[in-house]
Amino acid sequence: MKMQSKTDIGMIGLAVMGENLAINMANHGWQVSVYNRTVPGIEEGVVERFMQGRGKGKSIQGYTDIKAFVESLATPRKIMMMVRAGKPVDDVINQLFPYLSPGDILIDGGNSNYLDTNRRVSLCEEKGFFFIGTGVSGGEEGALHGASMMPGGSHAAWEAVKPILQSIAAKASDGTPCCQWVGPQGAGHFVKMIHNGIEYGDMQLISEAYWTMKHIGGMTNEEMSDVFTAWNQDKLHSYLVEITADILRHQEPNGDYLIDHILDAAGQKGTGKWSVVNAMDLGMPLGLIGTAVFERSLSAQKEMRVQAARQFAPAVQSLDIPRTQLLQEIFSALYASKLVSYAQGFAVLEAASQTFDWHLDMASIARMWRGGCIIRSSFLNDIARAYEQEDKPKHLLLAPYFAQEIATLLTDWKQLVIHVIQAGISAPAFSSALHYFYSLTSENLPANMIQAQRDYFGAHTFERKDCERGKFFHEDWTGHGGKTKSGTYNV
Ligand code: NBP
Repeated sequence: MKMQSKTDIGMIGLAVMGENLAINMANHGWQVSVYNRTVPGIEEGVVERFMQGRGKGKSIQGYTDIKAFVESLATPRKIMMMVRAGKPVDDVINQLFPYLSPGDILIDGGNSNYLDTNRRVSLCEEKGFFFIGTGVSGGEEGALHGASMMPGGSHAAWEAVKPILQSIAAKASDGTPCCQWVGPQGAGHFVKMIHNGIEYGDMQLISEAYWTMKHIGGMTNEEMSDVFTAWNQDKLHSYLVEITADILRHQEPNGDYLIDHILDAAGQKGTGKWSVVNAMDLGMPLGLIGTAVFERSLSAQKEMRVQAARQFAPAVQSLDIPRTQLLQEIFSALYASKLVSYAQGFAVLEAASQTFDWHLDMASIARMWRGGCIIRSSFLNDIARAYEQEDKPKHLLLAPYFAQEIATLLTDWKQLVIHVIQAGISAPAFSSALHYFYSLTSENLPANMIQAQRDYFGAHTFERKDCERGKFFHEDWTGHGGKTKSGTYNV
């Protein structure tokens, strides 16, 4: 029997992502071993089908036995897992452990929770192995032709896997691979999580722009498609704006526009929610993404919305706004709200970097997202440039370029929010972004009242404007309260 040569990398999981990444690797000259579990009753013959189909004639070896799969790999072994996030990743790791040798490298390319990745990095390193958790964005197309990849974890393993991962990653317009080392522990998956949260925000904002054009502007799908196409040539140039234009003009064989027949109940797989939960844990405002997540949840409550709509029968008020003016307002609201969303997302990354001592490079992250991934856009170049300045901005909206952009957009953005409220249609993300901007730029907020109330009912204390920060006071508001204070701490 002819001995097969050892392969460069293994891929576990031959669903849409694993299959396409394996082909991408083979197309870049790597020898690849692939494995998929065979569980009676689930879906059998996955490996055989792949090897007889898309994997045929490529430098790919298929295995249904995990031991034989591991033994087919050159050492140190590099094994990428593209299986469902959560328990399946732990199951696969535990199945691999008995066959690995010290120095072998496991790479989890799924959408794992970064806390799981923290744990897996430690576990693997304790056993003498390496673990890299890498976010992969770009869906099926990106997996096959070039994804954006965000690796983090065991840094000692990076040099060994870098040539393979960078070869299959997307390349930005300047040729840089959209795959650079992110940081230790679960930093790669944390960055991917925020990427996905920003994706939720972008999608909600674009949907609000579409809804406003449709209901205030009375525009047809073709007209809206033309607007998005035009916007895609300029500052809003991005993959999501591009596909929105395509979606709007997509017709079924009978000439109907498919978008008009798609049920308005959005799904979600968790990374948007995780972004918000983790932002809350870090004490960071991530309102726009939160709004996007909650709007998906509300959209999914279709029956309840139908009932409420019948009960209240809200009519959309028609407004007489010249189309050019309305489109200028919608453009401003979309662009400015997008700036707010990215500023909030990067602020969470900054907070995570400091809290976990990850030393994240914001410019490098922005550059990594310029190609391959779902939020790819020209505007990420502007973010990278802002973070490359010697005087790094404390907040992205304070970077001179973005501050200037917001100043130009503000009047129309505000006007659009007023018009949306007058018309009686829902555009919560445009509004949430504007309120965030107002709060951020307010030297004084009504939080003095919140502090007074907290102290009144719970002796939670307050700081005073006329004393230095860090000195806490308690007032006997009623004249019959005690002097005992509650401890001052934040959670
Ligand atoms: P899925 O997320 O649907 O995962 C399917 C794969 O996981 C199959 O190979 C399946 O084997 C395997 N698997 C499961 Br389920 N449980 C397993 C277990 N206990 N042990 C071993 N294997 C198990 O596939 P996907 O959409 O290709 O995504 C893979 C990962 O990449 C996920 O974490 C996903 O979130 C992430 N991701 C997906 C996309 C995308 O656009 N789809 C983009 C970026 C990242 P089976 O065939 O035997 O059931």
